[in-house]
Amino acid sequence: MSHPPLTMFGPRITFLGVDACDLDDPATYADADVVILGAPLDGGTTYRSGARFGPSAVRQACYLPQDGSRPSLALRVDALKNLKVYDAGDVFVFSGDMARSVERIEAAVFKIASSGAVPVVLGGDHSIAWPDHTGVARHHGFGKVSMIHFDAHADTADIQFGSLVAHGTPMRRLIESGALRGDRFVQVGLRGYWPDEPVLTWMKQHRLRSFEMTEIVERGLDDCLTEAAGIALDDCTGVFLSVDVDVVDPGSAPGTGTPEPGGLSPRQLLDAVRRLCYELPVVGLDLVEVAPPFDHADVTALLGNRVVLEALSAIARRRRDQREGTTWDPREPLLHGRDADEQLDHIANGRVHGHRHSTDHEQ
Ligand SMILES: [Mn+2]
Repeated sequence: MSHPPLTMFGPRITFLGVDACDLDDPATYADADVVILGAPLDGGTTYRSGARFGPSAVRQACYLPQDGSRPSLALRVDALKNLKVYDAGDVFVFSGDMARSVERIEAAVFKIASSGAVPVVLGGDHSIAWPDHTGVARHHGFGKVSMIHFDAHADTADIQFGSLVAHGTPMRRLIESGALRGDRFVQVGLRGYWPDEPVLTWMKQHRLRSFEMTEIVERGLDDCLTEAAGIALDDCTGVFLSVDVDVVDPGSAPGTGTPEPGGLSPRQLLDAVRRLCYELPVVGLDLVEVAPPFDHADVTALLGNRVVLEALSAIARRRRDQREGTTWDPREPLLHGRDADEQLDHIANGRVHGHRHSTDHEQ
């Protein structure tokens, strides 16, 4: 395409400058590993809205050039180059018509999933998780795609303000429809004072596994994630990761609609997303509830951008390791095993000449 796709709000940009594609023209994303999609919908919020500006903020929140390249220091891959990543722009949604909006999002996500690519959906409020996971499950099979859900809130309410479609109900809709098995749905980071007992009873009846922050603090996040990964892999062919940025403490992610104190640190969330995307067959992901009107110094948008990058980098590393029969060692020192080592060895062994000038300059 000669120009980026349309975004609903703000300039016509793609995620960190990756190539654009057009979902109405399958040839433009036939070779895609990942397609990024904006879903600027916030009509499902129950408190303060503004997540409709999330996709444009998350796409560009970065101090480096928008050049479609991000080599990861830790994972030693350039996800935006090693994977074929496209940005399909935004689904045009009207936040005042939730039913029609989720239909459109589901259709767009299904197009991406059925092309063989991993859809990465930028919200928008959490209402979009219903069409996001459904669009993926329509391709991979209902009941075959588990979900690991990072959130302060369970999002398993039945009805909010008289509506079945709201940001506190998507997980209920997914389990009711059969797209998602209740016993293959894992929640991480719940806390606070919602939902109430009837909703918790419903969750228990449907055999959800919900890690509240107290359990996470007592056991350690890594231990909980090991259990979560086991559940997500059991009898499912793929895993959907749904990340509500409010799982992170509002001190580090203030730009969100329903902040609940006492959450994960950004470091914990990034490590968790990286680990799960490296270890599990992730077939879809959404990042929701970044609400720029409440952000300060872009900290929440920056975190959202890095959550997406961490996921993509881990997927890229997973695929490379599977192809080459290698493994990623998180304990490997940053500079170990890089090309420079080889060069220095050669110099030390007297096999390379003509490097005196460059080493002189480094003194
Ligand atoms: Mn949520």
